[in-house]
Parts: sequence; structure tokens; C-alpha cells
Amino acid sequence: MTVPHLLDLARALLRKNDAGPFTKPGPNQYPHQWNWDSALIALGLSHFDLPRALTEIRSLLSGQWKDGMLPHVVYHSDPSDYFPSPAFWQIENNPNAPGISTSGITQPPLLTTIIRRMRTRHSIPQFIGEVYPSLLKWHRWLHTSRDADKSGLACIIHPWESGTDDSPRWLEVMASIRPQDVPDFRRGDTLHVPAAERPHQADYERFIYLIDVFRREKYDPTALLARSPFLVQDVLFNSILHRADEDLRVLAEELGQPTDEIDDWMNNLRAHFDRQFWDNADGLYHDYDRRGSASISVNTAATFLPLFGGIASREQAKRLVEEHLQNPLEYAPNQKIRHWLTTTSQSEPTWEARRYWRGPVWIILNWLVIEGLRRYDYNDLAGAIQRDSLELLARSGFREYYDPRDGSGCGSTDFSWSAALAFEFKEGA
Ligand code: 9WN
Repeated sequence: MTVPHLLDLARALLRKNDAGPFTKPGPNQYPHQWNWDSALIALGLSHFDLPRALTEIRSLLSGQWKDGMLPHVVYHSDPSDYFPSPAFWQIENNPNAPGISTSGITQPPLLTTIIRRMRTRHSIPQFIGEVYPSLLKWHRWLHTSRDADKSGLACIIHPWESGTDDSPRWLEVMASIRPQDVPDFRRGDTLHVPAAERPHQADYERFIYLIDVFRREKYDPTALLARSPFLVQDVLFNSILHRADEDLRVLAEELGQPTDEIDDWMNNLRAHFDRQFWDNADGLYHDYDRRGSASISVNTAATFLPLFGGIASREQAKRLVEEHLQNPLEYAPNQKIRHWLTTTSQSEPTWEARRYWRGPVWIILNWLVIEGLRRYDYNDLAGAIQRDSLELLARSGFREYYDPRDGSGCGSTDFSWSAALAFEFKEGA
């Protein structure tokens, strides 16, 4: 299939999933507005309908809490079979909740970087001026209400906040959690996707148990830092945050706004990043379990995100690329794995080819890694992953994730960010 034809299909898909003020990540599986999905969808839309792209972002920001928290889901639309439903979250018990239904947790802060990218291609000074205060407030919330040790590193309190929900990075922490009195719930996620491609029931119970803990604490940030059974400093989340801070700083300068506060966040995060995450023996970045005070030694593609964040040194980047990314026992294609980039290293015993975040290729991760590689001048490798990503999209359609062995599609069909990112991959194709 030619690239122009693929982009016609991508445009048609984003139009099809358009639900008025927002775009559904997947037509059946994900019928509401998700935070980092929306950022990528807006980027895709900006290639052919800038006003609609800006609407996507305004709709997401309409769900922002008064203290700055930008929720992982905004429920603009009618009831659906997605679980949790809006009512399940009980956000009305928090005085900062907005006047619209949302979840009570957040997601990786990709939005500012996406807005800056759009800004390099379009003249949107008025829009930037309009959204800047909301972005600043979100970043400030992450660097204060989620900073458990004054390190500039944000904590996540739920695997859903990582965006990589079922990653084996979370298995040990999840196993340490003993769910009690889990409220009755009926999973919606296995109605549209085979159960073998979704999280195990024991993990799902913990997902729901955590929400129950949070709603009992009325989403008070201090109480959640003190008592959430899941409290993790995540390499992927903090790399994206650092990159977003850099991009926020550029926007601030353009607007003539002060940058000292942003500089402090970045300096603080950089001063603590390696100490908390870098494992010099393995040449990998590992997440940190704050509740259990332990490094999480699981090898997943999250380890490459400091390239996207611009936090790795040249030497660290070299080790990540040469010892891991290009290693056929871990990430590089081989006899068994035909496609870039398996979410989890094949060397991990928990690796599974088709289960959600345990091994499949996700287009978002390919894009984040490509961007990171380009930042460190690994342009040939970035190009190879980009070509492979385009081939997957052309051959198997816009799916949520792909089996890295044969490229067949898994999870939701007609997945919006896979279509949106096709527009980014076309550059240099
Ligand atoms: C829970 C919407 C979201 C993505 C996440 C992905 C998945 C939700 C779910 O779908 O998570 O937030 O129900 O599985 O893991 O990254 O934003 O596409």
C-alpha cells in the first residue's frame, strides 16, 4: 500500500471515531476521551484539520481539576459498556473535581510536547496563550502533589497512570497488594477483545481495588501519597514529564512568562534521575517502588524513554542502544521476532507475544523510541523502526497492538492513535 493511501485510511478512521468534542481511542473498547490518546489524536488531526485538533485539546482540558490534575479519562458522552463507569469514581467527594465526569487519576503528560510540536508547524499564538495556564498548572500539580521526596520525580499511584497498564514492571508491586472487600464490578474490557489479549483477572481486581482505596480517601493528594498501596517512580512517566517541562519552558519564553519555576523542576529532576533509576551494571533504567523502597529490575522498553526525555548521557544512550535495543536476545528482530519493538524484552520470563503490554508492539512506543533515537543521532535505526511501523500499519490496519512475531493485529480494532501516528511516520518515509 502506498503511503498516501494509508493516510487516506488514517484520516477516514479519525473521522469515524470522532464523537463531537472528542475522538474515541477505539470505537467499541474505549468510547470516552483518554488523556495521552487525545494528545496524539490532536497531533494526527492537525495534519488535515487544525481547528478540530484544537477542539480535541480544549475538550481534554475541560476535564482539568481545580488543583491542576488532568484526569486520564473524561466522560463527555453517553453511558457505555466501558468499566469503570463515570459514577464508579465518585469524584464529587473531592472539592477540586470539575463540573464534568472524569476519572480520579492521571496519565503520562505528553500533551505539552504535542502542543509544542503543533506550534512548530502552525501559527497558533492565541491558542498557546489560551492553554498555557492550564498546562503550567498540570505540571505544577505533578511536581508538587505527586512528588513524595522533593526529588522533582513524580509518583504514579495506579498502573493505569503509567499508560502501560499491564507491564511486567508492575507485577511484583501488584503481587504485594492484598485486595480487601473489592467492590462488585463487571469487566467491560473483555467484551470486545479476547481475554487472552487483556490483563489477568487478579490484576484487574487490583486495578479496581486501588480505585476503591482512592475514592475512600476522596482523592486527597496527601493521603494518596501516604497510603496508596501502589506508589512508584516510573522511568517512562518521568522521562515524558522532563521532555514536557522542556517544551513548556519554550512556550513560556515565547509568551514572555517567567521560567524560573520550570527550571527548578527540571534541575531537580535531572539531579535525582540517575540515582533513582540508572543501573550501571545492567546498563538499564529501572523504575523505583517507593512503597517497598526497592528498584524494579524488569527489562521493558520503558528503559529507552530517557532518550525521548533527553536525560540520558551519550554514553548511557550508547549502552541502551548497543547492549539492549540492538540485541536480538532482547529487542532486535530475530528468527522468532520479526518486528520492532517488543514492549518487554524477550529475555523476561513474563514475556507474552499477544497479551496487552507484556510483549506486543505498540505504535506509541515505537514513536517515542524513534523520537528519542533521533535526539541522539541514531537516525538509521530510527528510520528502520519507522519503516517497520509503517509496514505494520499498512499490512494489519490500525490496531491497538501487534504480535511482534508475525505482525498480526491484537486488541481494539480501528485504534485512533495508530492512525494519528501514521502522519508522523510519513515524514522521511
Ligand atoms: C485504562 C485508551 C487506553 C490507553 C492506555 C491503554 C488502555 C485503559 C484500559 O487504553 O488503558 O486506562 O481500559 O485498558 O493501556 O495506554 O490510554 O486507549
